[in-house]
Amino acid sequence: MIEAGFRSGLVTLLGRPNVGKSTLLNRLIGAKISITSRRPQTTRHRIIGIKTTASAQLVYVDTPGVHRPQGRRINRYMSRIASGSVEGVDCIVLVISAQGWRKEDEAALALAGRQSIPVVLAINKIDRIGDRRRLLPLIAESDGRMRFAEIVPVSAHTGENLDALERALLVHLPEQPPIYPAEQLTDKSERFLASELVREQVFGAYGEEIPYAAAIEVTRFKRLKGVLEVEATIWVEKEGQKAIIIGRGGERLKQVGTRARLAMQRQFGTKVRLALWVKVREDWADDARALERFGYTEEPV
Ligand SMILES: Nc1nc2c(ncn2[C@@H]2O[C@H](COP(=O)(O)OP(=O)(O)OP(=O)(O)O)[C@@H](O)[C@H]2O)c(=O)[nH]1
Ligand SMILES: [Mg+2]
Repeated sequence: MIEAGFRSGLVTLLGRPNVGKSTLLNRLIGAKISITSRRPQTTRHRIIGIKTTASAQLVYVDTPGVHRPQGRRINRYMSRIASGSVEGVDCIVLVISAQGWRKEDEAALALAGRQSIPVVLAINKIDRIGDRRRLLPLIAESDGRMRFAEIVPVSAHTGENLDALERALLVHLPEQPPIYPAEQLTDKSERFLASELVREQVFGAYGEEIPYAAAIEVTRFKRLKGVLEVEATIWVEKEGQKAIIIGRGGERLKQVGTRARLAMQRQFGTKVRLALWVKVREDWADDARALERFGYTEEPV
């Protein structure tokens, strides 16, 4: 039975790359839904995380960081996903860092402000601020930037004040039945998550341009008795990148494979056998057909 007065609705997490949107999503849901890394432009998709309680269902939408849609087709794709994710939602959470406003925050601020949707400002990473009084000038400055429905300092890392953030969001949700079944946590498939867990390891293991030159294609995802068999290809843009990914004697790829396999075992609660290949497709990030093949399509996976 659904309680009288049950609320549900969509809340988009918006902000420049690297402010902690995906970390925040995972904390709010209490599960790993979206991959994170210390590098900007980690998230490439619109990823939904669903939190259902006895009285409400919050459907959070994680988005690629808002950056200038310059250059390659994949960047334009990511920008489209971010801007499209603020349409028709009940509330927007604009995420900035407690270190203060940056020029790069302005595109996300402008995008949030263009809608006639309530915007809650989440000042994230407050665990990095020793003296909390230092937040007061930032809150005052933020107040002058836009008419925020509320300003909530939080830490996605420690979970501090996320209950206050949730309360600030709930008031903007309409009274209606849940949108998704109560037990559902995301709109994404396990197969998609498997590809993301490989990409997360690539983001963690290599520097420079490698993370941005890599796309993952899962070619086999099969649950057998007691074991999940996964095969995936790491696509890169150049032969030189392939050599870096593999490493001398295959050592680096082996390490990435082990870490991704362990992450999958944790995620899916089963033994995993993982085989990884590395292949080159020149300029895939600028090639419409390759993007579609690697899952960068408007339709959610
Ligand atoms: N200290 C601290 N670090 C955080 C916090 N939230 C996120 N981070 C770190 O900030 C970095 C970026 O986090 P992500 O969640 O990947 O950021 P994002 O906004 O999703 O980034 P994109 O997907 O690139 O747009 C990671 O190294 C996180 O561990 C926080 O509350 N405190
Ligand atoms: Mg992200």
